Amino acid sequence: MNDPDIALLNQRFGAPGRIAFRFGEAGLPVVSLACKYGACEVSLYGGHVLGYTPAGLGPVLFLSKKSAFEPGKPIRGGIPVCWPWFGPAAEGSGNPLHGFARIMQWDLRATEYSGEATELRLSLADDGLTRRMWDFAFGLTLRIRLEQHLSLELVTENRDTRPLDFSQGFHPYFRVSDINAVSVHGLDGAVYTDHPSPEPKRQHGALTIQAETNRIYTPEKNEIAIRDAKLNRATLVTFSGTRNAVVWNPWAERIKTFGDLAEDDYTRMLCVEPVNCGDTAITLEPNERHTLSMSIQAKLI
Ligand code: TA6
Repeated sequence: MNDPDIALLNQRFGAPGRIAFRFGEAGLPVVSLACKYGACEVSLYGGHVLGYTPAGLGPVLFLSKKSAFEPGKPIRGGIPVCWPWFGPAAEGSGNPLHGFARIMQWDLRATEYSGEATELRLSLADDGLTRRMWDFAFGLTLRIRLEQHLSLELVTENRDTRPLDFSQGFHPYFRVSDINAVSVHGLDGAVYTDHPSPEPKRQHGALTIQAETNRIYTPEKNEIAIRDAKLNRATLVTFSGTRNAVVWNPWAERIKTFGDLAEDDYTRMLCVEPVNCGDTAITLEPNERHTLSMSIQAKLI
């Protein structure tokens, strides 16, 4: 959908008080979802959740004030969708880091609401542009559902005649009061690799972040909690469709290499990302599907 007609979107897919479309930053189309449990905002550019605020709990996601909102560039913060590769593209390809899904305009398929929930469904399929970066026929759908928690479901369908190899991830930036007041639970005993070293290590106890951290964990349960002692809040991230989760914070030095983050933003953000990469990357035979799901629920502690 190029240059969507906001009035038409509101007419066809909007619902007073629950689903509203508008032009957001730099004219990119954004939809606000609301239900009795909270609110969230989604950019159709990138199929990107920009913000999530459960009622009475404050914003759960970090969105950089310096983010580019510019076609061709990813939005910094919120929940980027990394697909059909997680991490660097094939060497020499010149393709973007973390795939192209987060820099594409997604199509709006449907909206729905009930007494309990508000939902949005987006889709992406191959076209001339995606074919130049990745020459496969695919169907991708993203379901974003707001209820007592926020859940995202990404379904990949192989519409090609060849097997489809891909990696992927939800890359949420969680907003924290102060990284020094944060501990990450659910990783005790889990094996991880610490980028760039391939050596497996084992987590003992809760994780606190005291330096640049870029680890791929294989936790026993697909449930990770971020506890924020200053906000008295815990954010539970549960996921399915993979066994791996990345924990990332660039810390004080690395963050200076990001033009779209302020130098002290590392104190305000932490990424906990369900990913299929390395051993958990996916191969789909023609007509097969794979679903990656993530749910985010915050509560006071
Ligand atoms: O998931 C962690 C990571 O892959 C880091 O290596 C870091 O570069 C980060 O994502 C951000 O990537 P981006 O492409 O959004 O700059």
